Amino acid sequence: MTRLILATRNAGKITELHAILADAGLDLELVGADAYPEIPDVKETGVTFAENALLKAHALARATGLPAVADDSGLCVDVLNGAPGIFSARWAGTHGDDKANLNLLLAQLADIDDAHRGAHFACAAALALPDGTERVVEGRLPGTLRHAPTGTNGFGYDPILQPEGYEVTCAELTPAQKNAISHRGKAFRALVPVVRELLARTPQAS
Ligand code: ITT
Repeated sequence: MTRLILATRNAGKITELHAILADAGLDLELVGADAYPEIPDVKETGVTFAENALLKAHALARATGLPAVADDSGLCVDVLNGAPGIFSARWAGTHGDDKANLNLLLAQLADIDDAHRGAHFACAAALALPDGTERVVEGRLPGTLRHAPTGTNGFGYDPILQPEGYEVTCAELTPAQKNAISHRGKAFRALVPVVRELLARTPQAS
């Protein structure tokens, strides 16, 4: 069976991609980057989600000799010209401090009224093969930003993003409900035909 590496240590992402690949009938063994602890995390030096996803996928494919998938994602706020964007995970200074990031963003938008609080989550998902072949696809979840956090599910900016057509925030959706409409779900699903095509063309060792 072909082994596909997902460039993340986030178990939630592995489960999500696993479910999407299984639904699509792809017979793959999906493993996280944790299976290769000797390979260091790559620096995200790109200036777009796509560049960062490709950087991570290529680094892992080169290091393991196996096909690799990576994603990069964030929140893009209209009135901030797309920020925090690629800086979403460290908007308040410390990587992964979700609470500080969310509170800083709310403070920055305090005077902005509902008509101008449009935003979207964006995700780029990349596939790289050891021979350097690459593909990248993107997904978005549009919505508006609340003035205060609501809900306890999810992570990051979920408690303040109300998806278009919903009366609740992402943090009030179940994981399955969120995956069905999310930027990451869309990007991963868009990657399925790409994985199918490239792996059929270039059989990999398992
Ligand atoms: P990796 O280890 O896989 O790189 P990460 O935690 O750095 O994961 P991402 O690159 O997926 O996270 O996302 C960057 C930030 O964007 C993340 O820390 C959140 O602040 C925000 N974000 C991305 N997707 C989100 C989502 O579905 N819900 C809420 N916030 C999200």
